[in-house]
Amino acid sequence: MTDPRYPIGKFHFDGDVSDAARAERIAEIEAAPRALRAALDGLTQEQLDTPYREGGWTLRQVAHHVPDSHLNAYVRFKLALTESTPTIKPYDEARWAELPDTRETPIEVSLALLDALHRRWVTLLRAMDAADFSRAFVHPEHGRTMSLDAALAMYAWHGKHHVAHVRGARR
Ligand code: NI
Repeated sequence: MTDPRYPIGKFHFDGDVSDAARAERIAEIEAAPRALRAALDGLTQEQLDTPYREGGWTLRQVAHHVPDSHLNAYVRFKLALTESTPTIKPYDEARWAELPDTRETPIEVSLALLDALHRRWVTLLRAMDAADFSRAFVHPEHGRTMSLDAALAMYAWHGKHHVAHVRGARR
């Protein structure tokens, strides 16, 4: 049985930094807003307030979490592109998911936010060359340096990961 928290498996960076691998990851990031919207389409308010698994986030929290996470990701990319291996600011995603905007904002607002955000992010990603993707940031919680190649792969995974939560809950 697969772990219900990780329906597509945990993130693992395969180290492939070919142009083809990058293009595929960028295409996945481009497709993520539409995929999340399709997965949530037609759900009732009651269904949105149902956890995707026992003890997990509700589908509503998942819908708001994805733009919360990807806003941070977008900022991390821009910091790494404009500063020398900056240390980024972690955020407490569990507490963010408990703030009133997550409870009270219609999910459509977050889906529109994700659409707009990914349009800018993908425009940036498509303009990046190999040297840009080798730039990196430091995550202070693990003290580890992460390249933008690895971050690109992680966020491509992250979108699919949460879409899989919603799809799984629908079944
Ligand atoms: Ni997440």
